[in-house]
Formats: sequence, structure tokens, C-alpha cells
Amino acid sequence: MEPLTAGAIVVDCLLGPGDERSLADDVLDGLTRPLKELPPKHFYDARGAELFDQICELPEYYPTRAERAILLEHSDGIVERTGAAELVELGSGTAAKTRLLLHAMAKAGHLRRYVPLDVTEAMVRETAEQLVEELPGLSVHGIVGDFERHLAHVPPAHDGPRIVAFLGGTIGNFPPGSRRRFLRAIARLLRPGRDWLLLGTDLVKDPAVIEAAYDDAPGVTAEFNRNVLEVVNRELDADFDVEAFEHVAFFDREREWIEMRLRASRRMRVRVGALGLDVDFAPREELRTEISAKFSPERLRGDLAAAGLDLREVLTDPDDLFALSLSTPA
Ligand code: AVJ
Repeated sequence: MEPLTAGAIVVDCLLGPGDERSLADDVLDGLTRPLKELPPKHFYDARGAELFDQICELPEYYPTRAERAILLEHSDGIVERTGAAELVELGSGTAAKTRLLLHAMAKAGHLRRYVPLDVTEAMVRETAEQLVEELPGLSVHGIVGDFERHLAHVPPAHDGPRIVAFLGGTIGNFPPGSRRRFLRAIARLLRPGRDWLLLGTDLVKDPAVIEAAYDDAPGVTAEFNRNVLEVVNRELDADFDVEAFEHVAFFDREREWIEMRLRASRRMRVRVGALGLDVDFAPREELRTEISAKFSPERLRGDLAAAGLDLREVLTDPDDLFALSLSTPA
């Protein structure tokens, strides 16, 4: 952990060269199961992040636009309601959306600190530099890390109220049990009576709308999905024939989540060199690469309650596609 200071910026790096470990463990775990699975966090190498940015621009992919619309409409209200002086953001990326909140906090006169946590060091640093220039008086304490492992490294809150933001609907990537466990870990960053969780969740809606968002006409999501195999090829010396896998996305109505899978077009044996592992695929066998849960008000309230959080306010876009909610420790 090497804190480097430049003006009002501090960045802690918690990721080291040994961090392919989690990919190796996940591949060993996930590809030796009867229902093969890889966790979605491995989508986001440089190419994957670029493809995800393209997804966000697609007409079919509504969540990013809907969430931005909510923030455009309600940032001032959120700042007023919470009195926030500090914003912690888990998975900050380019901070495109949080910028709206930071500006609202500055306008209200109580912006002190932004704490972005992201796996991409360049992203954390560039965003930090831009923001301190844009917002005089702001200090940034960036954390280069994995929000599933490094929440404890979020610095203690300043005097003023803090918002912890987890946007984009990424909470939906967790299966139900770990979702509640992760929310509980977030709740530990919040002081009762002062701090707030700002959570972005995609809402349950017509399955056709959801499925189109995860299976766009130009095939960007299909490429994003297959890219995880490129990551495994590169990082673990594997020999997936990436083009031999077909993109599958379907809404599971019972579980109320969308699943992305990769379907083997033929029988295959894949060598994962770094693990000394051979993985066999039957023709049409599927590998699950992502679940993305969609929320009803009951699911949202229930998950938050299970994590010791009280749902205080739900904000939606005009088409009720997406929700931003504010919760406090119970
Ligand atoms: C970034 C996790 C919110 O689940 O909608 C986009 C990722 N997957 N298209 C989502 C994603 C397919 C996205 N999150």
C-alpha cells in the first residue's frame, strides 16, 4: 500500500501483480462444475471496459441513460436530503454520473472529499486529477482495488455526512445470498444517523425490453460476453476458440434476473495452461457468465432490510426503468 500524494489527491493501491489469483481460483472453481460458470468481474480488462462503454451508448441498453436522467433530475434533492460532505463510490469508473452529484454538493457548499474505488488505476488517477481541477477545495482519496475484497480500506468518514454510492445496477450481479452479504459489508461503512447508501438498481419490467438490452442488434454485448474468454486465454494461457461460442441472454422470470451465457457450438476440449487443466464442453453446453438481477420494490426493501438498512427514498426515471434509492443504517 503506497500512498502517493499530488496536491489534494491521495491514491492507495491495493492490487499487486499477484492478483490474477482470483481469476485462477474462479476459473478452477467455475469450469470444473457441472453447470459451468465464470463471475462477471473478469469481463473488465481494457477491451472489456471499452466494450462496456459502447454498450452504454446503445439504444437498447437503457440502464445508463435512465440512471443519468434520475441524477440530472434529483442530484440537488439527494444532496439536500443527505447533507453529504463526502462521496464514496464503489466501482467509480469514469465517474461520469457521480460528477453530477459532486457538482450538486459543491453548489450546496458542503463538498469535502470524494473516495473513488476502482480496479483500474489509470481511471482512478485521471478522474481524481480532473475532479480536483473542476471542483476547487475538493480532496480525493482514491483506492485502486476490488470492492468485493477491499471495502475495509475505505478511510474513516470525515465529520460531515457521507454517501456511499453503488451505481449502475451492479448490485444485480451478485446472487441473492452474497448480495445481502455485500450490502451488509457496505452498511458497515455507514454511521447510523448520519450516513447514506445511494444504490442503483434496474427494475423488473417487460422481459423483451430487458432481453434486448442484453442482446443488442449490432452484437456489442455478444462481443463483450465473449471477451471474458480472451481474458482467460491471455491471463491463464488458455486456448478457448472464442468464435466457437455463441452469446445467449435470457430473462429468468422466476428468479427475476437476466442471465448471459456462452454456448459451445461444438464439442471442445479447452486447455488452461496455467492451471494444468483440461475443460471439456459438450455440443451446445453453456457457460454462465453473468446474472443481472432486476428489482421489484419488495426485493429492494427485503435485501436492504436483510443488510440492516432502512429504505428511505426511491427515485425513478419517467419511464420507471431504473431506480436510485437512499437508505440509512437501521
Ligand atoms: C455494469 C453490471 C451493471 O449488469 O447491466 C451490461 C453489465 N452486462 N451488459 C449490467 C452488463 C451486459 C452491467 N453492469
